[in-house]
Amino acid sequence: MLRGSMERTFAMIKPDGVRRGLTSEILARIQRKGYRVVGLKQMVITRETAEAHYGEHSERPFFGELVDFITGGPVVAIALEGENAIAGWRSMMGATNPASAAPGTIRADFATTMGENVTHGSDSSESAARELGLFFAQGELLD
Ligand code: 3AN
Repeated sequence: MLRGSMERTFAMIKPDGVRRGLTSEILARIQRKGYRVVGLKQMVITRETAEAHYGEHSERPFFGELVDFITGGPVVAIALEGENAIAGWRSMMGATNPASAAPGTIRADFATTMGENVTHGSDSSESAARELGLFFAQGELLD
């Protein structure tokens, strides 16, 4: 069998997704895909964590709105493991703008706006390591 690299990535169901009751649907998609959930918790993100998480967007005009949104209700933080999980999870989510997300992706199926687009996924192995460290302590993840 041809295998890619085994990766861990950080996925999040944002407050809009949790509020709308999409948690089990999204976890089901992740598990049907074949990824292993090695960390899982529902939590409210502090402003400090949100600002660190979205640090790369701090100069963008929508930054304040983004931090208000992401701290405005519980999220579900997920650590995923699987072959090429970083790009694979991004592809399951679809494009940032739901209007251009491919049919069958989470954002195409469940979202209409760029600000409230249901899920997050790390965009590189560096972001994955940083974001997993921000949201999970070592002992919270399965081996
Ligand atoms: P992705 O979540 O697809 O990695 P990023 O990293 O470009 O997208 O943006 C992070 C988050 O910032 C997005 N998920 C979205 O909620 C928000 N965002 C990005 N661009 C805009 C925008 N033009 N207006 C409002 N919110 C935005």
